[in-house]
Amino acid sequence: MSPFHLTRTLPEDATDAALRADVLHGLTRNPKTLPPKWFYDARGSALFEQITELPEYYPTRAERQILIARAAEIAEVTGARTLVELGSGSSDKTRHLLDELPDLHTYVPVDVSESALTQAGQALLAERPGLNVHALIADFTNGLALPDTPGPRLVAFLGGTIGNLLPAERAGFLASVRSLLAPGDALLLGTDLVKDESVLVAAYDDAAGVTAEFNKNVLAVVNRELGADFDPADFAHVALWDRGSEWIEMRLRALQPLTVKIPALDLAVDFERGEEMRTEVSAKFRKDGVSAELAAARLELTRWWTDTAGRFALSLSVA
Ligand code: AVJ
Repeated sequence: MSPFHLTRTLPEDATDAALRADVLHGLTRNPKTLPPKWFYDARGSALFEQITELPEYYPTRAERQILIARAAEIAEVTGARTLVELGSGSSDKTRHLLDELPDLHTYVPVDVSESALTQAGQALLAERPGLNVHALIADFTNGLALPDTPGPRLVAFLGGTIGNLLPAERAGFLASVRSLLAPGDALLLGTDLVKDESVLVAAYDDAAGVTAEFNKNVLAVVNRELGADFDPADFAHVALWDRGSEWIEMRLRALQPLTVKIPALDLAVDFERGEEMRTEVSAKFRKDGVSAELAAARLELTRWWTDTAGRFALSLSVA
């Protein structure tokens, strides 16, 4: 039997139906919104990889530094035999963890992108021939069924992606993760931390303009998938710090009055000059807040590690 399994828990057309529902809902309300998960087609994923290498975008490097420093400790504390990674993408940073988990039996990458899962899975198998990889095509925000693999389980959600969920969505997400954990299992969570506004804004509005391209890519996705006629040049990239909510917001600002047609939804959407559409929130955290959100989901924070500059945190919590 091949050590690589791929299970689809999403129907082939689920993505299309979810995009239609999100676009219809988001563009017919005031203020308009589009959810950040639609950034990540092939081009958007490539742009995000470029973002992670920008001088202003510190989270990826900070998290990698923590993983390298703490992988052995994570292995020792958890004794993980199954590693589940939510939103695994290229599984790039996960290698630091995999390399230090001597008892690991199965790696379960979970992602909506089949191509990312297959590529990452094959690459990992070439490096770790004994490892079982059971990839799941799934939307982890909608509840998950995990394969029956040996415990203890370690569920990893890295990159600070939890910050892209709104507070109520985070509560639901953490509760659903908690329901996957048995006694002795653990959650490894990456969270970007509150810091100086100028550092945060620069990370989301880089000088080279890569984040602006990434932000506008959602318009290209809607054009391709739903036949819309957005012109990305009609919008400006906006990144701002909301100090009350403690999150970065990315928006697209219409540079002139516009009407956009979306044939697949039989919809025409008007934008006023200067109107801003929210495309992402990226919440920044403090230790007390993370601990409280985990506790509300019946998870107990047991370890808190930051990079040397204190910009980003990895936490370990147990059921
Ligand atoms: C997906 C959480 C890693 O919110 O920082 C990067 C996505 N958006 N630049 C983040 C993102 C703009 C990112 N994460």
